[in-house]
Amino acid sequence: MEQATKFEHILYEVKPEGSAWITLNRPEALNSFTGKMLAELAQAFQQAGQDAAVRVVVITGAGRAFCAGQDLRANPEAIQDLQTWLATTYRPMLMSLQGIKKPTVAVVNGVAAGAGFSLTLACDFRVASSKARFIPAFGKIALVPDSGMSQFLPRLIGLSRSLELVSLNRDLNGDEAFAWGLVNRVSPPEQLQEVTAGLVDQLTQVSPLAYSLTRELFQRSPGLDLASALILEEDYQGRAGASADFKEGLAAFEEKRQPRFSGK
Ligand code: LHQ
Repeated sequence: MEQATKFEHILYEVKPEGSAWITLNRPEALNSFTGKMLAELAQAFQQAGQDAAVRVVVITGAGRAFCAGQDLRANPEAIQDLQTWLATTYRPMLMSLQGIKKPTVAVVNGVAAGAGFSLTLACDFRVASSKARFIPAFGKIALVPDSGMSQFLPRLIGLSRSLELVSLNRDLNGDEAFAWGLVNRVSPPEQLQEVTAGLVDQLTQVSPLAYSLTRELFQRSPGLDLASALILEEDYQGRAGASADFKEGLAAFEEKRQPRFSGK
């Protein structure tokens, strides 16, 4: 039985194989963000993070778009005081997403613009339709990247390409985004669900503890010198090595079978 929780601007559904699907659901405005949607996303991310039945979190858009960024009409206060708006709506949403200690996947079914593009970057994986469009949008309206883009984009594609993309407001389709290293998988639109299902299936089987520790190591390593990075690895490996999942991994190796990781 699939479980659905009621929200107004998003859909939330937990599928039996252990994935939570969060769908931005304002297709008439290309799923652009409202204050309500951002608050609902923050709540949904927290819920998915805490639900033991959820092993992977998938975020996508209803209709032809992923997300056109901030709704430029719905919340006048967003345009009047951008700093306060970002701090009170986007930051809680992104920190809630960051708090999910499980794989997160953006399924980019169509256009991802502005903060919608940023949201795809804040996920661990991106699966794109070849018809998707990645549009920074910020440069076109004389804004700077926000919602985490300044953190994620240069790490993925480097400084010079990030500056080119944002400042010239280059528009990349799914195939170009794949060539630039922005997305993990690209597929024709009609195979997007199948390609996503393949990745989600693999991700539901990883050890949740090893996964979250690995992600933390990668996130923290850029600020560390080698000695500090080695010390952090030793600490985290000590924790991973004390887990029931490590025992299960060893047993599966001896018994020549696939491991079944529980996250303990
Ligand atoms: C929209 C939107 C939209 C409302 C399409 N809002 N209705 C943070 C904090 C505070 C303030 C500012 O921003 C931020 C971060 C950001 O996200 S800044 C970036 C904001 N987003 C944009 O500038 C993108 C604006 N949209 C577009 O450039 C185009 O719509 C794209 C390229 C996304 C899609 O183009 P098309 O496929 O040609 O679709 P369309 O333009 O015909 O849009 C379809 C409808 O969706 C249309 O409504 P209508 O009633 O005329 O059919 C648009 O008005 C509406 N829509 N984006 N952000």
